[in-house]
Amino acid sequence: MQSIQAIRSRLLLTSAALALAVAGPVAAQEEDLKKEHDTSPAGQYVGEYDTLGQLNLEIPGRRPNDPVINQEEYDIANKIYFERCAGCHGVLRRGATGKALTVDITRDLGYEHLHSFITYGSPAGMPNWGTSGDLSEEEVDIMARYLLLDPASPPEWGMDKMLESWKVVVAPEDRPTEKMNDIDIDNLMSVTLRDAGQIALIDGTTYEIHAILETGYAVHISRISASGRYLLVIGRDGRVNMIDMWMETPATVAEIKVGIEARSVETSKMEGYEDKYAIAGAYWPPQYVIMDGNTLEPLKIKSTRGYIYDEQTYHPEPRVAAILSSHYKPEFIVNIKETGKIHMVDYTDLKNLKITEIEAERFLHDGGLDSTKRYFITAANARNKLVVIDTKESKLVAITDTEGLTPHPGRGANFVHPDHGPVWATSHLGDESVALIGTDPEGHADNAWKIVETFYALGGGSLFVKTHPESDNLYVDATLNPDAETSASVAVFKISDLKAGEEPEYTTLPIGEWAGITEGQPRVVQPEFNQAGTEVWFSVWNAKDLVSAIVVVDDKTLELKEVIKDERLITPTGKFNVFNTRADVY
Ligand code: DHE
Repeated sequence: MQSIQAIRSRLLLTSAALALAVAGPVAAQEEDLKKEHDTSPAGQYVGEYDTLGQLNLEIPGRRPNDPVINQEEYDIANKIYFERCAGCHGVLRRGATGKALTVDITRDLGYEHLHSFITYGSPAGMPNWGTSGDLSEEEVDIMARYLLLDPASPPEWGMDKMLESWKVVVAPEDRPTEKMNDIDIDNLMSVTLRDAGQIALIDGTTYEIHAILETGYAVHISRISASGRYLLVIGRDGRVNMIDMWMETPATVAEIKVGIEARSVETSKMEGYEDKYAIAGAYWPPQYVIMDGNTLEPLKIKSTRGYIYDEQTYHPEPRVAAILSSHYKPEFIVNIKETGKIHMVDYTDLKNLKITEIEAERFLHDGGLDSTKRYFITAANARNKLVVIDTKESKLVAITDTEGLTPHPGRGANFVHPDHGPVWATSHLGDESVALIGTDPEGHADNAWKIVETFYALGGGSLFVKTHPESDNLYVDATLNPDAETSASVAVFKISDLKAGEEPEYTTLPIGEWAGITEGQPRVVQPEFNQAGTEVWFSVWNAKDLVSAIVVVDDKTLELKEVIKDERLITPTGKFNVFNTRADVY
């Protein structure tokens, strides 16, 4: 079985980008930057801070015995560090899932040690950057010297910067008062075109591309407002676009940049607060911001800097990972990765913001709701655990080891197991296992919040699982598996055939082959159902300059239904059906 280290070191992460000074006309810089974003699947699958990597930062205060490094080398080192190292070691080098690299440590280790460590890596998960060819000899040398300097400190991004970037493109009073198009919005798919910094709006019935819209750089995910009218999209550069799907052709009506690196966005869903607020979470600076749901006006910034839940030691950059909206209370559920805390943010009074801070587990990442939408189940992936939160009581319910390596559920998958009752599923990045956790404390109390079943899919490197209330199938991808055929296939388990304690059979769908793409090594990522739950869409994600595709499979027959190919579909990855995403159906 491929260790995560093998997965990491086999996948090349390439990225080309322009220098971006944070000051100056942000939008113009971003446009240039977007054209250059070009990464293959994130080999290390940890934070790639392309945007931070473009900043021109001062060399921090020199000291007499500082190693000599010139600005040009320093810029090269920053780019490499933010894009390849910061995801594990932290932007400020204070450690995250990887060790701290502050100068008290690096100077103790010395240049030679750092140089060989970067070259050869370590079995504990540090990629062999030198011997794998990811970094040249010269780059390894620069990095070893760079680490002997104080860490760079990227700029903050407060209200002044947010207001500078904030644009209301179409004021609420100038927007349509009724839907101006005949698009079946509830069955529309918002498709991430990752390296193009765009999304495609594709009709869930006709497969017609209704619009290709400019968004943030290295765009990441889409979420839908409670009314289903507004689509919110966040770029890794922290740019949020709010798209009005009632317009003749859906278009951006407001945008803002909430930070320099960001990954999550959501809107208020509680009755009486529909479309009232939006929220976005940033990796850098470590913060989340609550905005007006109609205009994206920034209203309240909350820093997540603070103390790690168990050690009670300070962490300077706890990243905001998944954010979900409670269906039970006017609260946002905010995962804070490095401190292992979950904020239940009460949005009824922003001036007197009430936050229930729940001690959970470190390295929280993605997650979703159970089928009742009461429980939030999220992966603390670097600690191989699932954390369960009761959103009705705003309380921790359980922390459960998945018995697998690096759970990565996306929003997970809810279904009724023939023997175990209601369960929620996650697959794993670090091995080929799928874990089912019991989600029915009333009817199946003995199973509740325990791993009731583990079985095996195609291979390690899985990123997403998916099912639908109308489906009898559980789909599991293997996107980052090093084997080309495996990463281009998907495993399908027939739910009604699952038996307690028995290793289930699965059907392998050769999605990549069905796409008919002969160049490159396209990977299949993220199953997403249409609204009715009759079709499953898969992205066939190829390099930016090669043909990608979206493959549609009939959920009943598991046969190929459609291959959507269009030169505008550049590096499609996440797909978000409007109704299923709005109503948390998965
Ligand atoms: Fe994602 C969700 C973070 C790389 C595709 N990704 C998320 C979420 C987080 C996250 C915190 C949950 C958001 C939420 O629910 O509010 N992703 C990160 C990273 O830190 C990481 C590992 C590296 C990085 O620098 O971004 C990363 N993600 C990727 C990819 O390389 C993927 C595969 C392709 C791409 O488009 O970038 C990718 N991430 C996705 C998708 C989702 C996601 C499709 C939403 C899944 C869903 O069904 O909701």
